[in-house]
Amino acid sequence: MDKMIRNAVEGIRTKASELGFLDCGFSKAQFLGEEKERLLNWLENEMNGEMGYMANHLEKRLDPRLLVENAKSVISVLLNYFPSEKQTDPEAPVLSKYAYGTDYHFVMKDKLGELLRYIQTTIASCEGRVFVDSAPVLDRAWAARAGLGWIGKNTNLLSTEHGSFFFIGELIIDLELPSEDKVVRDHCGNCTRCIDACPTQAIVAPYILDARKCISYQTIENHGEIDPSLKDKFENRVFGCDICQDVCPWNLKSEVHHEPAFHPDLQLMKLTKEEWNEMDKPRFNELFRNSAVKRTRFEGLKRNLKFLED
Ligand code: B12
Ligand code: SF4
Ligand code: SF4
Repeated sequence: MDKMIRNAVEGIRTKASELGFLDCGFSKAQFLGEEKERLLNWLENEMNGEMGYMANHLEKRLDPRLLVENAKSVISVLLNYFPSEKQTDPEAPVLSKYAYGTDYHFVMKDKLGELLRYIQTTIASCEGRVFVDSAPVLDRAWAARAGLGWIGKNTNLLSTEHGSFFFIGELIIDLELPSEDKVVRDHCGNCTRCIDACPTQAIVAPYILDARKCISYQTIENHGEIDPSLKDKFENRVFGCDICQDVCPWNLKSEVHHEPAFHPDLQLMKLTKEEWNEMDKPRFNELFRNSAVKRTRFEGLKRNLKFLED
């Protein structure tokens, strides 16, 4: 590799690590041929449920060059959110770990914006866009192509070093960077722990998740009534679900994050079951001010709590 390019790549990696990203990798901005069939299959089987947006802009979702003019490279990054804090009441409705602190969209966007400015000011003048689950982009597919991990049977991106409790973001830029040759091989092997542990059998086959059966979908993305056939199967999950990640052997060595914005309000961690159930709107707004939990709104959270109780 040309020395100048090698320095540029090293510079981006160093900056990404200074910004607190766990890892960073590069891939060529191109059409996602293999993923197309899988995505279409998933949609044809209506596994997206009411997430109609997953069926929109399919061409763009499969080709970053349609999102960013003249796109040449995708820079994927991972941001750890594995918390040290735990909910104190064992009876309290369980909140998924990704929603403990400030909404990751804000945190990731700021950091990626800085990474883009760094590239523009110290490497080469270029144009690009920051993506944090904010546009039709297949985050996990790009991270896998960048050599940051493999897509596991629970459909999460996993890494042997970092497990899977991280968010994925990317920069799509018009600067040509060398893409990674290292594709991380699948380390799931014969393991089926995630499939066996899923209380709603949402992982209908290895690597295929039917969102309609997933607690995460039902408690966050579904705006209507929770599917009554899933009654008594939520294992006390009130917003999101981590079960298929908690049981994954690659998460045994998850290291705690160092991102101040992801630290939870300790009042939230201490909420008792009764306090959750008695929560009113002002309390909801106070506890979840900048949180991802806002997505389900107060009414959604109440619906979820009721589903666990009745
Ligand atoms: C829609 C969505 C959901 C839906 C559907 C999930 C799903 N598996 O598709 C619901 C609401 C259920 C959901 C839940 C969660 N989500 Co979500 N979600 C998304 C979103 C917006 C799109 C995902 C998508 O494209 N799905 C469509 C299907 C077809 O894609 P896919 O499952 O990735 O399918 C690929 C592979 O499975 C693979 N594949 C299919 N068949 C086969 C076969 C083989 C052999 C192989 C190797 C691969 C393979 O190819 C497919 C195409 O690339 C992304 C953000 C984004 N823009 O990418 C976040 C994202 C995937 N979610 C994320 C998170 C954190 C979660 C939760 C953990 C949140 C929680 N605690 O509740 C759960 C995890 C549930 C789970 N087991 O996946 C993170 C995942 C980070 C990671 N380490 O992987 C993402 C990337 C957001 C982010 N930017 O960080 N999510
Ligand atoms: S997030 Fe929960 S419900 Fe969804 S697939 Fe994983 S274990 Fe099953
Ligand atoms: S639990 Fe086992 S099968 Fe599931 S993602 Fe982890 S290693 Fe793969």
